[in-house]
Amino acid sequence: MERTYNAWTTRRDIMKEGHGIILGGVLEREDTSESRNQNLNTKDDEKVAWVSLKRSAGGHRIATYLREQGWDIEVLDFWPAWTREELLQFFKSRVREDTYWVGISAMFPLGGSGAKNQAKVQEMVGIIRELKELYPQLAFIGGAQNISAVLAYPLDYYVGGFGEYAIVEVLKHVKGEPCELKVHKRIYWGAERNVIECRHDYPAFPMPEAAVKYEERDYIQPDEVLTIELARGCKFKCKFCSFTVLGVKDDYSRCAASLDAELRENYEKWGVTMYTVSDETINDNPEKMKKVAEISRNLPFELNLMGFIRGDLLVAHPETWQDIWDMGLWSHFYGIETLNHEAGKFVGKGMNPERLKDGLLKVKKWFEDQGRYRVTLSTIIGIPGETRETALATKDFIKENYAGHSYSFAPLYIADGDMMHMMTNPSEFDRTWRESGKFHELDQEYLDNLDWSEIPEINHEFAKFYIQSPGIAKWGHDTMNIWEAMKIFSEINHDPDLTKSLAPGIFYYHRYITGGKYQLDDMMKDFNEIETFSAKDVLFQSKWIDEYKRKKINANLDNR
Ligand code: B12
Ligand code: SF4
Repeated sequence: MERTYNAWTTRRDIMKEGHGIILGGVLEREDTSESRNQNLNTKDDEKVAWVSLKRSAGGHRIATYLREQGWDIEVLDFWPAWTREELLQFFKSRVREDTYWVGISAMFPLGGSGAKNQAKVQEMVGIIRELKELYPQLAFIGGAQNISAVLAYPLDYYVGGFGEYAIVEVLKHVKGEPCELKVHKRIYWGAERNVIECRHDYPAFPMPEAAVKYEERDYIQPDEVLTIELARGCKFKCKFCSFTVLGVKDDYSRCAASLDAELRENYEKWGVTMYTVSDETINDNPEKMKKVAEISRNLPFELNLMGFIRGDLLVAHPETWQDIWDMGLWSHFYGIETLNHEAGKFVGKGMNPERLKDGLLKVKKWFEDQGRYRVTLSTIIGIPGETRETALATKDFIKENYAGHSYSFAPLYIADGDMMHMMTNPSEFDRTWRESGKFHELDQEYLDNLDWSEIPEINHEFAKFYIQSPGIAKWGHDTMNIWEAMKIFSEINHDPDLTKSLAPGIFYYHRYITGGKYQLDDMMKDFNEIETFSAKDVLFQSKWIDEYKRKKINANLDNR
């Protein structure tokens, strides 16, 4: 205590509000489209417990915002990779008399199929329980866009949605200061929870100053792929989409000076040049792209971005291509969803499929001619209007034209009932599928008599999640139902020609680059030239995380 007192007293004078710790992690789930595509033969009991190498986007953003409000916040990344002993040691060295709270930041629920994953969840829940017992004076507060990501843990508050404004009120409440905290008592998973609904009660969008400032005590490495926000929200409202902020009318993009400063600082201090863009749709606003391109052209380094782009907007607006290239955005994720015209029109992506296909190939050629281009094409199997034939034709289009790229096919997912309440923004399908007149609910007798041999065993776990979980709609419509969609999904995933020339998904470069196994240029290669991500890599990455933990545990408190 004597050793640390002077260091934190000085800091405490500046950070007058007090001190908090945010545990960040679970930035990806074990069952990503990429893992599905590549590890077709990994049996559940062979799976290793999954820890993402990505920094906690939300945790660091909340920490940055609170520091601006006078708080001293330390983020501990990759928290599921920390053992009980390591976490206890960390808390022992950090918790001080002005520590008020512990945050848990996650993007997805921890775990996945497989005994080791399940055991990991139990272990983490146990550790949180123990920390709560050891530090009863601290408030434990979870935060995520969708609180299903943190509900497994026994916490005092669950903050759902963009949380900057809400957390300030929660912390005033924790400190016993006057505040206007709106807490909703909700029963989730059999227990009453204190839920803060940011989207309605504390909307934190737009957020032009959404910069993240990392600190020395984050030990950021130059080969990391950090997350960056260029804007919050999307202009559109596709019927299946449950992103938090949709139908945006105004400019919700970042202030140019704040974005420029963030990019420069991360380069100058840590050497970082690669980012996942978290925007729901990067190209919904040409002015935003002009702004980012202008910033990128003037940076003292080559910026590389990866993110969601609407393919049909690219096709309709060739005048935006140069700005997109100049931004460093050569890794694109297209939510194609369907190449069936009726289905596309129904959900709000109605460009004529022939025009779309032709245009996408022109886009491909243009970017390839500039020198670098990688794309992940994502489709949904089962939008009303889609048939088995049209779904397979979409797969063939991808197979024939996108060798060396990546893809994601997923059966249509509609959240039903209770689950909806914890969704920050249920999709139109989630809200209205029963009344829409388009869908019907499959009856139990049909579901009880499915012939599971029609699906390869390796996909049973995934299929059971859709077919047997409560809270997921068992939908059917005139042209398909959820079981048929699952069969098509299995058929597509087992097409050997499709995986012949597959490459890293554009949102997963960190799995290959962080830690030094590959370089960014290798992301232009396919899995005939580089190794697919496997359990071996997870072990390699845990060593990288061990190094981070070592520094964090041994940190001198002056070193911030
Ligand atoms: C980019 C993105 C992706 C990318 C990259 C993800 C990554 N690992 O970086 C990719 C394409 C890989 C992806 C995939 C999927 N995604 Co996604 N994705 C997003 C998206 C658009 C942005 C995430 C982001 O980085 N935001 C920027 C950071 C700064 O925001 P944030 O982390 O949310 O933090 C804020 C709040 O959450 C909160 N907060 C966070 N931590 C804390 C802590 C405290 C203490 C407090 C108080 C507050 C707080 O405040 C923060 C600041 O405002 C969100 C939707 C959205 N607009 O947020 C969906 C979202 C995270 N994805 C979602 C889903 C469902 C998926 C998929 C399962 C889709 C699918 N069916 O395949 C897959 C799963 C991938 C996998 N298996 O790993 C859901 C998560 C729901 C859930 N809990 O499970 C979201 C919320 C969209 C939605 N509404 O449905 N996704
Ligand atoms: S699917 Fe994409 S374009 Fe459509 S509303 Fe969602 S984020 Fe916007």
